[in-house]
Amino acid sequence: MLYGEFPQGFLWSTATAAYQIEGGWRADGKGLSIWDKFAHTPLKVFEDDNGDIACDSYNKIDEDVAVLKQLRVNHYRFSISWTRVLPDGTTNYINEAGFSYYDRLVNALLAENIQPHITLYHWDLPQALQNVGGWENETTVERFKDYADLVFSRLGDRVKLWITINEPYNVAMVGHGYGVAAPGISFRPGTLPYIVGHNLIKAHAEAWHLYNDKYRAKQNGMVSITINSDWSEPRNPYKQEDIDAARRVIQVSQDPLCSTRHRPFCFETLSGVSLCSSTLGTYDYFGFNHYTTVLAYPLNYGNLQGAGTVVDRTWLDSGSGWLKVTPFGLRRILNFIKKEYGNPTIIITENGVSERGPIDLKDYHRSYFYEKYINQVLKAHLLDNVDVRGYTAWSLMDNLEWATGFAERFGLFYVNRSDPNVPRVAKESVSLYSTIINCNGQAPKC
Ligand code: GCO
Repeated sequence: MLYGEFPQGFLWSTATAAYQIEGGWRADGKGLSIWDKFAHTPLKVFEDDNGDIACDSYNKIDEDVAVLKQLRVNHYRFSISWTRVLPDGTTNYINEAGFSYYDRLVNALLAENIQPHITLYHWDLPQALQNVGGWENETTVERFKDYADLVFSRLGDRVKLWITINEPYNVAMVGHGYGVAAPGISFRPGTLPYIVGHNLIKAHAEAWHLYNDKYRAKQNGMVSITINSDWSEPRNPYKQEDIDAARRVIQVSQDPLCSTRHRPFCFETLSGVSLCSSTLGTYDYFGFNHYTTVLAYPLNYGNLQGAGTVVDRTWLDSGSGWLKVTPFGLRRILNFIKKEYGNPTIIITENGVSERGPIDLKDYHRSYFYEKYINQVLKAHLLDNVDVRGYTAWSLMDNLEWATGFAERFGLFYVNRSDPNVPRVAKESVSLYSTIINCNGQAPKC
C-alpha cells in the first residue's frame, strides 16, 4: 500500500447507464430502443430478465441522490436514454416529459454539489433507427449529432462533463459480431463490426466538433468518448510474437482516436477509410473503462494479424467469467496511456467488480477490489506522474448486467427488486469507498 492523497478537486464518482437502471420502458411517451427489443426476445438475456422496471430509477430520483450523498461522491456518471427524449430517434418530435426527468435529476444532483457526468450513448439505440440499418447506416451519425446538439443545448448550462459513446469496441463487436448484445447481429459474413465501429467513431467526432464550435465558448465543458481497455501482457514475456500480440489487444480498443500511425487490425484501416483527420484529438480528456488483465498470444484472421487471450489461473475470480481481479494492470495501463498518447488527462470512467449467487451485503471482495485498484491509481499519480484526474466506481447499485441479466451484480448498493418500497441498501463496500473518498486517497489512514 502506498500512503498519500490525490490532488484537490480529484473527481470521485460512480456510474450507471439508463437501460440498466431506469425502468419506465414505456413511461410518458418513451420510444423503444434496441435493448427493449433484444431483452423481450426469448433466450437473449439470462432468465429472460429485462430492463422494464430495473432499479426503477425513473421514479426514484430522490432515492438515487440520497445514496450518492451517502457515498460522498462529487460526481455521478449516468446516461441519457435517447428514446426517452427523442422517441423515434429524430428531432421531429421532442418528448418533453422525458427531458423533464433528466432536468430534475441534474438539478437534484447539483443541489447536493454532485456534478453530473453524462453519457449520451450507452448502447440503447432507438429501434426506429435500427429499422433503417442502425449504426451500419451512415445517416445514424447525423441523427446522433442532432440528438447531441439537443442535449447540449438543454443541459449544457449545468452539465460540464460529457461522454459521447460508451465503449465503441463492444457496441461494434459484441452487438454486431458475436451478437450477444443488442441489436444481436451475429456471424454475418463481411465487415459489419468495422463499419459500425467506423460510424460510431465518426458520430463521436461529429459531436465533439459540434460542441467545440457551437457550445464550448459559452458552456466551457469537456467532451470525450469512453474506451474500454483491458491491460494485456504477453503470454510468454520472452516471445516477441506474444509481446506484439499483447500490444495489438490494447491498440484495437484504444487507437482510432489517438493515433495517426498506420496500425493493422483497427477500425479505421479495416473499414478502408481513414478517419484520422476528423477524429484526431477529439477528446478533452481520455475517458476509459478498465476492469481486468489478459495474457495475449498471436492469432491471425486470414492475412490480418490479431490476438488470442488467456488468463493466469492464479488470478482471483469475480462473479463475471471475463473479470479476474488484477489490480497491477490498472497502474500499468495508466502508464501505457501516458506514454503512448502524450500524457493526456485521464478520467477512469468505470472500474468495479461483480458477484453472483445469494445476496450477501458483506461484500468484502468488493472492498478488497476497490482498495487495491484505487491504490494502483494513487501510485500512478504519485510515483509515475500520470495525469489521472478522476475515478469512477461501477456501479452505484445492482442493475441489469446486459445479457447476463440481474445475475451478475456490480453494485455498491443492493436493490430489492421484488419490493419497490424497500430503499436501496448499502453493502459493506460503501463504507470503504466513502472513506477512501473522504481521505482523498486511501482508507483507513487519514
Ligand atoms: C460495460 C458497460 C457497463 C457494464 C460494466 C460491467 O462496460 O459493459 O459500460 O454497462 O455493466 O462494464 O460489465
